Amino acid sequence: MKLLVINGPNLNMLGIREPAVYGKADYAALCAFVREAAAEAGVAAEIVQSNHEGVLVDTIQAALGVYDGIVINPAAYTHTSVAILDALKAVALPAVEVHLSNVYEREAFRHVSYAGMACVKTYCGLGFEGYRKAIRFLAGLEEA
Ligand code: CA2
Repeated sequence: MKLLVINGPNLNMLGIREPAVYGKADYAALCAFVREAAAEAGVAAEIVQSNHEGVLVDTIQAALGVYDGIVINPAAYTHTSVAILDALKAVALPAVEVHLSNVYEREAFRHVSYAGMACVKTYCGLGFEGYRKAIRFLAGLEEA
């Protein structure tokens, strides 16, 4: 099984600001965590991060026929991007949404997730652990 892990804008800034919200670990640590979680689950995972909505749409489109599932943290685009929602619907790969923070306990504008409407599952507020659960869920190892 091959999974694509997509991270949206500013996640490359992890560990630099807002440790109370996103933790102290940096983006390299998140990537290492994801690689280890994938290896543990017995799946291959490629990680892509972009700050650009169109690049994220292109990345989702290019996943068709290459990957078996998508783990996506669209970051701020979660709450704004119909284009990412449509791309996820277009490829129709099983997709799991992840958020480090609990968006439902934050500002009202973070309570809407467009991307989530095309996802089979959402993990939020679990920090890095949400990525592990998402990978395990797509691998069929996590309870629904
Ligand atoms: O909780 C999450 O994972 C989010 O997707 C993170 C996004 C935020 O816009 C979503 O509402 C929830 C933010 C990405 C990281 O932003 C940083 C901001 C400052 C310092 C480091 C990262």
